[in-house]
Order: sequence, then C-alpha cells, then structure tokens
Amino acid sequence: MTGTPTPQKIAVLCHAGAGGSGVVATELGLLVAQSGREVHFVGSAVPFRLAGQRGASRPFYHQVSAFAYALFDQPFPELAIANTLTEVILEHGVDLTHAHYAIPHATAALHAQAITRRGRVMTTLHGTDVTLVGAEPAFRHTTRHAIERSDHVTAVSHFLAEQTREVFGVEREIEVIHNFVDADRFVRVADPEVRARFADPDEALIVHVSNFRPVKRVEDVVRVFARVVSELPARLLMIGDGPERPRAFELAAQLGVSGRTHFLGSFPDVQTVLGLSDLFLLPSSNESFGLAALEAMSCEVPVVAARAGGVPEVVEDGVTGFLAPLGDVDAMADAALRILRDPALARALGAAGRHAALTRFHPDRIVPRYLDAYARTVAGASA
Ligand code: GMT
Repeated sequence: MTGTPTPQKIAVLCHAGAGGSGVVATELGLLVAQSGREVHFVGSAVPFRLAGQRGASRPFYHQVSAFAYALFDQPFPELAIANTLTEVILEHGVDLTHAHYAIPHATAALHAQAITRRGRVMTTLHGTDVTLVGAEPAFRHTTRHAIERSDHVTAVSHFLAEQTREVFGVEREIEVIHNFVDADRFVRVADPEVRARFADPDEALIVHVSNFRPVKRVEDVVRVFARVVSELPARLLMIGDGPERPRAFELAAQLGVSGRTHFLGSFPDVQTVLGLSDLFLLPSSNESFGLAALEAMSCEVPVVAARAGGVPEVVEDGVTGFLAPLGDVDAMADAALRILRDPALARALGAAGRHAALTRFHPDRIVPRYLDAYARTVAGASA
C-alpha cells in the first residue's frame, strides 16, 4: 500500500453485455461502493450483474445519451460516452475514471479528461481488446494511444501484459492484477433435488460457459463431450449465447449427442449450475484469464482446458484440473474421463480449485490492490 488516499468519486466504463470484462467491472464497482466510495457507472445499458442491485451503497448509473442523425451512417459510441462522462465528471466531481476494455472506453475516458481537464484515467485491459480487436489495423493506432496515454494501465494476467507490449510495442508499465471471484456466491450446491433438474444421479454433469465466439472453440466442447458420453453416462450444459451456437448445435446432432446436450442460453443463475457440475470445459484458442474457469473452481469443479494465453495462471495443471494442447480433443477427453472415473481425484482437484479461489483470487486480496492502484493513479505515482 502507498499510504496515498484512495479517490472518493470514481466513474466506471464497461461493456454491459454478458462478458468477463463487464462482470469484473461490476463486481469491483459494487465492492468499491460498499467500501464507502461514490461509484458512477456510465454506459449505454445497465451492466447485467448490476441490474437489480438494491441498497444505499449501490453505484449510480448514468445512461449515455445517443443521437441518431440521417447524415451519420454509423453511431459514434466513443463520442457519446465521452460526452456523458464529461457531464458526470463535472457534476459529481469525479477524481478517477476506471475504463474496463480499451475500446472504446479508454479512448472515451481520455477524451473526457481532455475536455474537463480534471481527473485521472486508469485502464484495465481484459483480453480481446488487445489480442483481437485492438490488434486489428482498423483500431491499432487508437488502441495504442489509449494504452500509452492512460495515467495507469493494468492487465488481468501476465500473459496479457506481455501480449500488450508485443502487439503495440509499448514500453510503459502495465501492472498485473488478476481477476477475482465471489467465493460466497460461487459455492458447491449439494442438493440432489436441484441436481435432478439437470441430470440423473448416475450421469456426470459437464458444463461450458461462454459468449460462443470463435475464440471459445465451442465445437471442441461438443467433440470432447461426444467422446466422454461414448464411455460413460453424462450430460452437457452449454450456457451463454453467441455466433457459434448454431454450429455447436448442429455438431451435437451430427455426433448423435443432441439428447444429452442442453443449450441453456444466457441462463442467469450460472452459479447454481456450476455448483452442481462435475467438470468444466474451456478449450478456447486464446483466453487472457478465463474468469468462467475461476468461477467453476470456486464451486469445487475441476477444469479441463486448452493451454492457451493466461489460462495456466488460473488453472494449475494436475492441481486444479488438466491442461491439454490447443485443439487436442482426444487429450481433453482423456483428461475428462480420468477425472470422472476417479471420484477421489475429482474431489482433490475440486478442493484445490476452491482453495485457490479463497486465497489467490479472493476479493479481499484483489480489491485492495485496485484501491491501491487508484490511489497511486490519482497521486500521479507509478507502481
Ligand atoms: O471472453 C470474452 O470474449 C469476453 C471478454 C470480455 O472482455 O468480456 O473476456 C475477457 O475478459 C475476461 C475478464 O477479464 C477474461 O476472463 C477473459 O479471459 C477474456 N477473454 C479473452 O481473452 C478471450
């Protein structure tokens, strides 16, 4: 800790849809608000985990004003966010804007800072803002500028910090602050009646949670499951939605596992399903962190994942699950079968996952690091 006071008024920019960066931004914003600071979310929609929050300490939410005009063939989200953020900074005396995801949030935050000439900007990089979208030539210069000019930059894994330096050739300091999980909410659910809603007692329950983008390789999930179910009774729950869902659906039919594969869509009660499950699959081709895997670990669920990106910083091979080479469906199926056939191994991996969630990735450990980074950013000091 620096001993520098933490700013009291913080604006937060994040994507509102079901995605890891919005989840982290919301959970952090809620905890910062509970610590007595004033937190102002600014966005075009209420972040999905903020919806329904009650209580005096809940954060404020400011809807970005949109304006459509016939001359414009595209909306200008960055300008609209910067404009609403400017109003919030001036009206509420915000000291710091925390931009989650470089595009368009860090850019919009810097724009509002230039207009108001007050407040600091801290940017947290989450993954695809660097590895996919930001690396696109169409956004390269603006993303690099946002990263270089933010007053402080954090990344959710060492892998992502390294990628950022590599992709953009930036030399500035990037502080690594891992994601965290609410270990009180993401717990084992030992209720046979609730489990019976999803699987028979003799069936293994396998789960995948994502936004079904190509990077998630959801077809690998179905292929791994098809091999598993050819050897033991099991069910697969696919949670989330996105462009690759129809392909996964089609593949499940082709492989003859449709009857055992359930697409639950954007199922709101993710923690209950994870809490009931026996195995979590994450075969992504790139994953800066893998928040869904951490949520599974918190529920004592062993993880089988591809060894990609920052996943090894979360899932310890042979300790909290197993890592396989990218795209190696057979290796992932072998690992899944090994876990499902050996209850003692499954229990040990699950317990180690829970331990990691309670120690390395607990909010009590991670949130003070953000508060400390806020204080240093406002004080203008580097880490
Ligand atoms: O995974 C996604 O496509 C969503 C994306 C997001 O920004 O919402 O997730 C990224 O941020 C999460 C929270 O920090 C990380 O846990 C995910 O690993 C990361 N996704 C990728 O790197 C693909």
